[in-house]
Amino acid sequence: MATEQTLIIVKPDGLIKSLTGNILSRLSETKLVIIGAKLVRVSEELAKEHYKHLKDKPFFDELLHYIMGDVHNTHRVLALVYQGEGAIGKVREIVGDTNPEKAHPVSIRGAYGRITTSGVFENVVHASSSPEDAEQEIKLWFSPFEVVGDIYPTRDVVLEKVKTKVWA
Ligand code: DAT
Ligand code: MG
Repeated sequence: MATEQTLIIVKPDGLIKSLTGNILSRLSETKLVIIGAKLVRVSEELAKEHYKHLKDKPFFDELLHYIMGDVHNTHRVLALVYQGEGAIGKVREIVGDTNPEKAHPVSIRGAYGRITTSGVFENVVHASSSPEDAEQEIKLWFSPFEVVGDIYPTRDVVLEKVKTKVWA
């Protein structure tokens, strides 16, 4: 089996339900290694790019509000990169079906997900579903410095006059 990377996101419902520890414990069953982890305040731009494959779906706007944290009033998600043999499939197995009602009851989504009255799947976690998606998603959510190891090719650029913040 090939070494793969996969993006996991603990979504706002996972955070407010205090499921982070539980989810990380479940994922540790895979014996994969974590090579990136950070809290992210999801912008509309990031949300739209991450879910661009669903832009024509009737639930798209609600999906954006959900991942941005507007629905749960907690404007952060936990983004993680896991690496190891067959990482994508191993994580998807533990995460379960997209629809929490169809997901195996022992899976993370089966145990903790719900469908809202307006039909949005609040399914607690995101997990990449193919090597192509994983690469696109990891490059979207993480910079090369934020992952441990050289997982994809990089190039050097010289930035001039870049405004940033440092502690005062
Ligand atoms: P997954 O997250 O399992 O990769 P996806 O990429 O097709 O599934 O969809 C992304 C998210 O969009 C999914 O986690 C929940 C929401 N979603 C997908 N299909 C849906 C549907 N038919 N009704 C409501 N929400 C849906
Ligand atoms: Mg997907």
